[in-house]
Amino acid sequence: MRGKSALSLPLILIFLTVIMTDIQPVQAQTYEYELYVDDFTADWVDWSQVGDTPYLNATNDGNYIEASEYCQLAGSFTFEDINLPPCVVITKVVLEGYTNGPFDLTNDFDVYTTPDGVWLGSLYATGVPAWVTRRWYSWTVDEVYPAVLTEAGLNSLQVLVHFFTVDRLPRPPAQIDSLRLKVYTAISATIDFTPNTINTNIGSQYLKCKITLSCGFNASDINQSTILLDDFIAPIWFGTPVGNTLKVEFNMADVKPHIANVANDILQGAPVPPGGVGVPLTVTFNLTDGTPFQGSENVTYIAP
Ligand SMILES: [Ca+2]
Ligand SMILES: [Ca+2]
Ligand SMILES: [Ca+2]
Repeated sequence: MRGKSALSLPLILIFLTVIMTDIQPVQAQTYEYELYVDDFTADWVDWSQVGDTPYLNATNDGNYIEASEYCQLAGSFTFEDINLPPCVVITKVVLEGYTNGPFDLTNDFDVYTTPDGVWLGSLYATGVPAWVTRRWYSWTVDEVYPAVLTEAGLNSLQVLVHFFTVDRLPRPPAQIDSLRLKVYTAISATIDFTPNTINTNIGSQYLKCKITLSCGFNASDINQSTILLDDFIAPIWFGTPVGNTLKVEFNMADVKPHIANVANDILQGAPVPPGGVGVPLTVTFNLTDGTPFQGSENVTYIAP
């Protein structure tokens, strides 16, 4: 027996070494979370409340709120907290509600932040119990409420729900059974663009981009076909991965009109100031195992 143990010890060590060098510090499947309501505080109530508080914390549990006319729940719903692993950043937050009631576009469950009252969107009913997300405007929270893209901002989010019928006519009641935030994340990457100042008329033919991975990830694991700038511009040149870095290049002919559009959105049509305007550019990609990454750098857009 002793001889057998002595033989297998080096094998065990080799086995452990292989396993340990293969372990990634962040798991691949940590990119989607669902945060449900965990508390409800009512200051005054003009809804029918069915079941027990906290309302909207679970689906099909018998606890829901019901509305049939213009009414409001003052007070607030808070959501479960999120604790992100190191290197993980929030990329998108989607508001969803589990509703039931007549499908009627003049029915709204309007959701606002509280106490500052930023409108996050309108939920509705589809005629059957179903998860719905926002209609009108943007489908995600991030475009109207950037604070939720940080862990602290998301964890302190409180919302108020307000039922509204445009014509104030009586209707069969509509219910909200549950409310949740769907949180999408990625591993943060460092993005360095060259040049950092872009003029739409002159300048280099390529926007160079150096991608640097941290937290022990290796650039040779990047699925290069997934690399996109702002979700739609693919590189036209790929370097050879070296350690944790990969260099790619985008075609300026693709990038310049996009930067001009984003700058125009940021300035809301106003002229570009003499010093230019900062434009955030985001690069996203996956590893070959599907792990999503994201990084951004601001470039300066100078008027032509
Ligand atoms: Ca919270
Ligand atoms: Ca419920
Ligand atoms: Ca740079």
